[in-house]
Amino acid sequence: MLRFADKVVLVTGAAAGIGEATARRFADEGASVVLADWSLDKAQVVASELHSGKALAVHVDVSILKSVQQMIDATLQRFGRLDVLVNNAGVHIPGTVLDATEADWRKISSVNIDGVIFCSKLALPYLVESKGCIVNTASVSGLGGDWGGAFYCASKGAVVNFTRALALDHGAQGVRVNSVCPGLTRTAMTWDWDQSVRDKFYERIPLQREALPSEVAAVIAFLASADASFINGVNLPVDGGQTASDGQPRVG
Ligand code: ADP
Ligand code: HBR
Repeated sequence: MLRFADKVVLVTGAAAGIGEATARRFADEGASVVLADWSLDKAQVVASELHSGKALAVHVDVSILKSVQQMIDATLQRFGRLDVLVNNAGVHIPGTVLDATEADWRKISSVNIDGVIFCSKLALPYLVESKGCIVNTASVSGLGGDWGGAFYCASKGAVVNFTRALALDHGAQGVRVNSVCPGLTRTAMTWDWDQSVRDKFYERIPLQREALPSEVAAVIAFLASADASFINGVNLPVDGGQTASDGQPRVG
């Protein structure tokens, strides 16, 4: 089923992980895909593996408004329209508010918050025109707090509530805005974490494993599709049931 034939989809952070899987998923479903990433070389490799003629790799630093404008211009120049924006580029830096530095906060907030806001702001006029949609990659870390992740949690909490506010402001213009909230996912962002830490995650995830990037991509594609035509302003956990827990330990 080609749910995105004739649609133009822009994915940030498309060179790796969830973004790469998302670009592949949309391409498999017929979309023209713009793969935007800080790492142009890697985005070009992924683009070269998608349907020829329907993929464009562009360099972007989502934390810089001018760079985001160039990304939008390149998309419009190549494909003439925009139907779906996937705000996926993100970074994770661990630490409590005491351990982490001002530079850590500037990095996390500029990519995870400014990036989502800048891309949404500059893409929205074209999404209003196409009656398109936005899907953000938030995180379970935006729905609750993590030990040792103060800045990351603050940034993803901002994405979660920005999603809701955008959904209110632009629903009447025909633009839906939703987020996925992945938990532990098999990507570079967390792959260097110790096995002992991963084992602790598995104890808290009812499905007892991390997500595959393709499993998150499938939900992003669903939220962007007509199958989700009445879903707006939702932050959907893709976490194997982790946030179904109230945090209490197992009894018995
Ligand atoms: P995830 O678990 O979210 O998939 P990854 O680290 O595997 O995390 O992928 C994140 C992607 O976001 C990478 O391809 C990375 O190059 C990209 N990225 C990070 N910062 C920026 C930025 N400022 N602008 C554009 N892309 C970025
Ligand atoms: C672990 C997970 O919540 C993340 C890095 O987003």
